[in-house]
Amino acid sequence: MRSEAASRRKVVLYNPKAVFFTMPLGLLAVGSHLDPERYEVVIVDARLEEDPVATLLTHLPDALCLGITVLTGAPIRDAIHASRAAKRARPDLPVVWGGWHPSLFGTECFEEPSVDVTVQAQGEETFAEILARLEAGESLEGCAGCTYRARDGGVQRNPGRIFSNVGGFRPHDYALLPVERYFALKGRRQIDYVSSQGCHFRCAFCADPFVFGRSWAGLDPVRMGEEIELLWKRHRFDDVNFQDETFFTHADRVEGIAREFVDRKLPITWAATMRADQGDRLPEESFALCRRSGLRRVIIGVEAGSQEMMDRIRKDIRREQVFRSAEKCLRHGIHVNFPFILCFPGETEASIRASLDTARELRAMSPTFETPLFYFKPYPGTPLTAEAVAAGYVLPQTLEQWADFDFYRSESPWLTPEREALIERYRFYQKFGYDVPRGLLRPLQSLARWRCERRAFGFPIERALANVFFPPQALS
Ligand code: B12
Ligand code: SF4
Repeated sequence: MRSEAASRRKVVLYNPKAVFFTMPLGLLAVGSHLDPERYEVVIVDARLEEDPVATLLTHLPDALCLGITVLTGAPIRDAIHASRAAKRARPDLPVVWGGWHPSLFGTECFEEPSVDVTVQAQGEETFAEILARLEAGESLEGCAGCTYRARDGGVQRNPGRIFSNVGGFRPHDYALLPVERYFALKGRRQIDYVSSQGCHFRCAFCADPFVFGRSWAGLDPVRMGEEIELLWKRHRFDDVNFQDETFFTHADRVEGIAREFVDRKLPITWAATMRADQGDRLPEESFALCRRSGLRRVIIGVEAGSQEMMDRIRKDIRREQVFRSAEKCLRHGIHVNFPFILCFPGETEASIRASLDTARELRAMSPTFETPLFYFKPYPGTPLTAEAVAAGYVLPQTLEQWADFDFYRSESPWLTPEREALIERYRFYQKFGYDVPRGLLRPLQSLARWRCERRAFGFPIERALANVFFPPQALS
């Protein structure tokens, strides 16, 4: 028998700073899949630490490896900072980057000298194999799913790893996370959980098809029922926020999950992503079952208002399906978040107005329907970005430039000041006008609705007043 702590090797995982407090499920996935008899996993989440790098450094002296999860954008800067600090403290320590940015730019990340390995797509098996090879002092030659800096300094890209069914991975071990701290920072007892990976669809603005090759795999409902019940007994959360890309991929799986929650009498609510075509196909009884099991909100990406633009972005949904799903959700008391993306490359004025009008129609159906408006950003790994590049758009070239690629900032070559003014006014008046009627504000809300219907946004006095009384929240 193995003598515990003495033989276990420490693996340190780092989550860069971000402005939301979703649990770091990518790190939880790769950390949980490692054999607990062989490895002690430590997750350092920069969002929870006053001085994240100082905390990180305390764990490094006896570490076998440092793994960092890297999203495109601002997290890159913190990932670089942490990697450099780690290398200064332990020049021999292998630093592995995984997650979305290294999945898209596996080779380019090596511009940063402190990066030794990048992992593409699913990390569970690849990371376990990397660690086994590091322990054995072997090279990473032929280790599927990763790119590495070879001994001669050159960068070697291995073939991709075949997509695995997530049901074959070990359950996520939430004991690796200070769950109560996330609850406190979120301001509610909400657990994040991911029940599937990938997506079968091909939306032209989304990197998922590029990273997972349109594969999808989901956990079995009984396993989920058991895991979530066990987690609930430990942490007494009241809400599960599913972080899946397309939770409602198979109706029978979703029904099974809902039945598990009902049969186990779990006193929880839950929220997940649903495509409009999936909602349209899902029988009324299934909606009712989901509602009974606690479904409180779905996110249905609409993205565009005209069928022409929906087709151009390969959404593969019909406009009618959005409204039919909306009606079903309304009938069953399920809240909906319908995100839109505005100002796609070459998008016409008429197309933008069609999106704003569709957002308004949905918002007008219920104050429980939200219609967040995003500006198109050419996120890497997508056909629309490739088109934009072919038409002359210059993507960031260095890691530093990718770190400045901030989705909160609205400027883009496809956004004129007039368009931005129109969209921002729409954003405000829609949210305010169609919100739950609020006492003395009712006349102003009627005026806001009138403005949206007629697109009459001159003299935005209500907006000025609202900015004084309810200043917009700073995001970063
Ligand atoms: C939660 C979430 C967030 C959280 C981040 C949580 C955190 N870690 O701090 C918040 C809310 C901050 C966020 C913000 C944004 N996000 Co986000 N987000 C997600 C979401 C819904 C879930 C992530 C998750 O937990 N997945 C579950 C885990 C298990 O999967 P995973 O993270 O991919 O991890 C696997 C592999 O990537 C790999 N891996 C991951 N990390 C590591 C580390 C190591 C060492 C190794 C070896 C492997 C490895 O192994 C894991 C297991 O297979 C994903 C969609 C999705 N379902 O993945 C989008 C997603 C990651 N977000 C995306 C985008 C576009 C954004 C935003 C721009 C806004 C938006 N429209 O959502 C912003 C800005 C990000 C930024 N620059 O700051 C894109 C990807 C963008 C990109 N290229 O990085 C995704 C894929 C959604 C999409 N389809 O477009 N997001
Ligand atoms: S946007 Fe959603 S449905 Fe479309 S490819 Fe991406 S994950 Fe799939």
